[in-house]
Amino acid sequence: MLFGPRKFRKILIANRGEIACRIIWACKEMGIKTVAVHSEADRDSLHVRFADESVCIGAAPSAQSYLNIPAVISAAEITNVDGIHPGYGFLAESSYFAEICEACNIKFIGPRSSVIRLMGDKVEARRTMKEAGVPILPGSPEPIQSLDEAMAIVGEIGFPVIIKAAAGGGGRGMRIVREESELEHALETASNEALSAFKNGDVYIERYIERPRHIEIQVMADEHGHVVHLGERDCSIQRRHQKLLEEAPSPALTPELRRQMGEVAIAACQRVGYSNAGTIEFLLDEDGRFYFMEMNTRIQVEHPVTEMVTLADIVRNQIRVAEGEELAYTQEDVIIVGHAIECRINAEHPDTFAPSPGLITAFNIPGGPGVRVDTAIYPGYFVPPYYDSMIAKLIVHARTRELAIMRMRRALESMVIEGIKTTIPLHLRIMDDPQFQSGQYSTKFMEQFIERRNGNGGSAAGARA
Ligand code: MV4
Repeated sequence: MLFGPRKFRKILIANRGEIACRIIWACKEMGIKTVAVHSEADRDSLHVRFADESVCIGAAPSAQSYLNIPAVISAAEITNVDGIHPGYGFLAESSYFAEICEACNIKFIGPRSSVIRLMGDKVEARRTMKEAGVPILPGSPEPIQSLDEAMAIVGEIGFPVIIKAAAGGGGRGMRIVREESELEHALETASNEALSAFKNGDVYIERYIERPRHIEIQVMADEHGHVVHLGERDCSIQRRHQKLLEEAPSPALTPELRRQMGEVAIAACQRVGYSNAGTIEFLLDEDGRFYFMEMNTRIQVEHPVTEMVTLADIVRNQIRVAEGEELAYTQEDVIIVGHAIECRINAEHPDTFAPSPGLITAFNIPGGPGVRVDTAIYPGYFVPPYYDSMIAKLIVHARTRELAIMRMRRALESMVIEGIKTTIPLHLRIMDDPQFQSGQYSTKFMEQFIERRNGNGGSAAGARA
């Protein structure tokens, strides 16, 4: 299997929920057999029902099941699979897991373990991107070793700055610092938070962008050096670093900016010998300048909006390039048509965001033109309390952004989930929000949206906004 084309006969899906189903759907269309792994809490899950085989790999908590590398590898050995698709979350960005797969001669459906490791170190990732000619924010070239060193960096780049964890990503261990008096304390708390969250207390400093948009470029690369980009997604609508809604294309990009960001993303991939699906995250400032933030070396939750506007089947592409096939399309073949929006439907209270696990007593799945629902729930399913609260993704596609918003409203209205609380009412309010409709929003959108709803009568946050 080390040389020549690998054709997959059977793939193990090291995940659960909608993404496990999404991968099984792709395998079925490709004539590839599937193995589901599941925890004791997931015996009645759809991914288990739809896979050709299934193996229970441990108790409900993910540390004992979906994160249990020996259990996953044992399941792969017992069922004699050729490859493992990790989905997102869990082991998807564990360079150690990818390395074990490589050592066991089981194809990890993703980039090489060394590339996952490189991109997992945010300081190394910044250095690599700078070398590749990718714009990065001014900041520290190495982890910060002392307050003096931090002072020297801040002397060069000025306030405000943001302190980030070298092993971080996704917002944990971050501190915004606006004046010198806060710097020492912020460094210490950020480092301590990083140490307890990632077992690595290294932190670095960057210039802080106040009202950025979070724009990410989807890339697809084969193992023969071909890289294409599939345009961008705008992921600025998030709360506490959890994305709520994504759209493609971004209302903020011009064709010229899209071309530039795409070119830069391809250069970044070529520099590291990237293969499989990946995402380069950028911050876009109010003057239209963009800067590398981090690279995600996995399939992402929001990949369907890209699939809708490009007609690419990203999961199928992942499997084909992992077989050693060349990419079946070039950059010229990628055409972006229309506009797609994804709403993440979470089992949460729409106002407090408090988790709402429990029995689903009724479920109506919206349909009709331009509507896609990726989910693993069904009437009678019990949403367990152990995992992420996302239970469905509602994706719409239409000719224009305005039409996509109207389509999303009507799809949300016919998406009925009874028995638990969901974020459907929140998404309906976002669709009706004039600022969302204008397309002129930043990563601060949700904060301001929640404040508008609560009324900003005299609150400190209200006074600042
Ligand atoms: C930033 C930033 C502004 N300037 N970096 C958020 C998640 C992680 N991937 C990095 N993030 C950010 N990095 C610089 N140099 C703004 C964010 C950011 C953010 C920061 C604090 C609070 C909420 C935020 C929401 C989105 C993005």
